[in-house]
Amino acid sequence: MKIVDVANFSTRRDVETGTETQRAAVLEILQAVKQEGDVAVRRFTEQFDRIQLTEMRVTEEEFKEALRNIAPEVRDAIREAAANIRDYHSRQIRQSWMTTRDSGTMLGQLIRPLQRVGLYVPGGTAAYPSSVLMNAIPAQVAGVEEIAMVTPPGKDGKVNPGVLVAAYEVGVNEIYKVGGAQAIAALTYGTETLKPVDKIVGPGNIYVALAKREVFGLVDIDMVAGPSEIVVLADSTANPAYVAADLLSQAEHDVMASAVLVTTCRELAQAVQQEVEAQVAVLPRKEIAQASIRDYGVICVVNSMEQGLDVVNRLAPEHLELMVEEPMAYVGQIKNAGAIFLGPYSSEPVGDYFAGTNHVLPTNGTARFSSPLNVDDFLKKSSLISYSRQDLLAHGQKIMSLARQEGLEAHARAIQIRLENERK
Ligand code: HSO
Ligand code: ZN
Repeated sequence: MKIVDVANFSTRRDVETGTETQRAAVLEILQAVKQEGDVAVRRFTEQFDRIQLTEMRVTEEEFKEALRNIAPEVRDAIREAAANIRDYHSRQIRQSWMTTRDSGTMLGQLIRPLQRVGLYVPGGTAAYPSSVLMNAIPAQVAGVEEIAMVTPPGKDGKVNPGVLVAAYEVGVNEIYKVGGAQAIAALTYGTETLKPVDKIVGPGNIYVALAKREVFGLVDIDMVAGPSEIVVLADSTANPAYVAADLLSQAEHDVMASAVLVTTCRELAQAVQQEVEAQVAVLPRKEIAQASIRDYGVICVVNSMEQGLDVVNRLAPEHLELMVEEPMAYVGQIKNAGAIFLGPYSSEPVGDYFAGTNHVLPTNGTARFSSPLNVDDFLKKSSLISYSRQDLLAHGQKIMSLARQEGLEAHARAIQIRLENERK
């Protein structure tokens, strides 16, 4: 991991937008599924996943098999994590509200859950049971009635057992063995088997991301997530072995993941550099972690905490760890970060799996303007207007003059007809 001085540190990163060929392929898949439904879904599953789907939907028997094969301690941990996530997200619930004025007018906001949500779960080694919990639970807490999960079938035609158990534990039983852009298409347009949804959430590969971008507007989508990122802001009191371990925890996600240490202490910078080298060498996913550290890992030495905080705010990281003597003292100065982990025991994986906060977080600097996945993402609001006779008589003329200024005479008359009638 290279050590650079703050003066030579660049915070720019590129977003993966896909090639022309990839975009064209996605458009073709969307179109085909829209027109041909299940037939096209099966065809693409055969073409891309090399699986002939007899049954698209996961059966009771498949759930049972997964439950038999999971280690009991893993199942218990899934349960406890789910309870923590449910508890945390329950605090985000908001109520519809209404205010009454003396004039008799009532205004309010009606809050309603989305009816049906699609949850995409990637295949292969990125099939994370924890992500099932992180996406499904906020939707359930919001009151979403139906959650349909889609995930590409593995080489054996099965769904990752951990994913099935996590789904089972939170009561998601509508699962389809469909992945890629064809899954996004099916969730958007609906097919004979799959009913269309109102919103699609969950991460996926570049084809899934491109497809989600394309269907946005017909359905809602969550953010289009980029590779994982961690920034550790540390002073001389930090334990270099802890810092290195936490940096590597995100580096192992993806060759494009980024792990950054910002520190006021040059000795710590060197100690962490050595620790990273030693620790990465024995990791099962060392090829991935090494590539990530080589291409996107950096240690930035700053002259003061103020300067460090400035770097952090410019990076707007997905995860920020404050490994400093008094972490709380700096929280007020952090403007942009998806999740902030305070002190030596708040290691990032605590948040990935168990604390209860959401691990679906804004990446790629988008923490400047967006938030962790939360209950609000599954709610929508309707405005409520109950205008009183008194107010219409008192303010009708103002509404009419605003309408006429915009050249909208019918608007004005809708008010006028009432004023004339009421004043008779
Ligand atoms: N750190 C990842 C989430 C995750 N980690 C899932 C382990 N499993 C993105 O925030
Ligand atoms: Zn992680």
